[in-house]
Amino acid sequence: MNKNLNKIYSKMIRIRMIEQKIASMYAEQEMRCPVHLSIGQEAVATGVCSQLKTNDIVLSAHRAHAHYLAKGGDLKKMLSELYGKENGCVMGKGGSMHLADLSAGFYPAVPIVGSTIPIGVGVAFANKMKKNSNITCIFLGDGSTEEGVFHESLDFASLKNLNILFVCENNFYSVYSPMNVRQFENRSALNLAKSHGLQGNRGDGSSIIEVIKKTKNGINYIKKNKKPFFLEFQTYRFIEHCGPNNDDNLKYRDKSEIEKWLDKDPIKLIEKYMSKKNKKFIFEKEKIISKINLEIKKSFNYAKNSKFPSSKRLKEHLYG
Ligand SMILES: Cc1ncc(C[n+]2csc(CCOP(=O)(O)OP(=O)(O)O)c2C)c(N)n1
Ligand SMILES: [Mg+2]
Repeated sequence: MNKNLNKIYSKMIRIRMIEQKIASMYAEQEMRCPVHLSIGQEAVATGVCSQLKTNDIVLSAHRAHAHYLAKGGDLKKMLSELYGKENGCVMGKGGSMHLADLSAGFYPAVPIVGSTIPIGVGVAFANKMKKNSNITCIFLGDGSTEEGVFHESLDFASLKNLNILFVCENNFYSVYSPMNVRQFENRSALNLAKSHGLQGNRGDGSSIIEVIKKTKNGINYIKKNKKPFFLEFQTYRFIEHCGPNNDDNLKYRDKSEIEKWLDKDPIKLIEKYMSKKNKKFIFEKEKIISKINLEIKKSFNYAKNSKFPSSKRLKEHLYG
């Protein structure tokens, strides 16, 4: 258990440290794509992906770094992509919002809100036709449940009994808009999923233990029943919607709300849990962090020293 949890902790803190480094390097203006960071939301990505196999498929959207990394996407290729370099995961032509690593089972992300939901359903439908029982996991935000395609996709997934794990990361905001200006009172993504015939569950997205437990149950349900399952995790992004800064000066979120979620920082929670379980954790943590720091340093150097695509390569793989 300790060994397993150490691994989970390493993955979570690694994602946090990588995104903090991206935030601190962003002001250099060498990364020229917008970045939507998942700082505060790492437990959902890590916990869900820890229960998936390499040949299971993950799809994400504009806020994709944590999902990509948690699914085993290559860090050097991700950073090179953010720097627009030729050896980026989509050859430097997509940037942060179009990450992909097929070898890790991470399909290309698309930032049009809601648009990867039907793509993921199509992937799962194709797998069913090929008699392949892999799971397709589709990460989506609370905002995407307001798109019509969310309903069409869930209905189709339910009708065709597809092996899909839908994971709604409910961080309560779509850019600056809270729920009460977007949705009727007590509207719930999980209840909407149920109305399309899916089973599901909800949980605290700050607790890695809860995320793992509920994901495990969801995957068991999919495997046993050959039907889709819907998970809704409540979570919170700690910094601005898009970019490396804090925008709490804009006052679209209450101070008390922000403080409540900062207290529930998923990294703090797992560290507290592990310190209680294992007296040596404090020393193990130091080792984990220095190893990750080294990897991050090397990976940023690799990305920054890589070449931009030539003008010929820039024109390849484009359709219009
Ligand atoms: C169809 C569409 N409408 C609007 C946008 C602009 N936009 C980008 S991210 C976003 C917020 C989406 O909120 P949510 O799905 O909750 O994800 P979060 O950013 O909270 O992770 C919006 C409105 C877009 N990319 N696509
Ligand atoms: Mg949201």
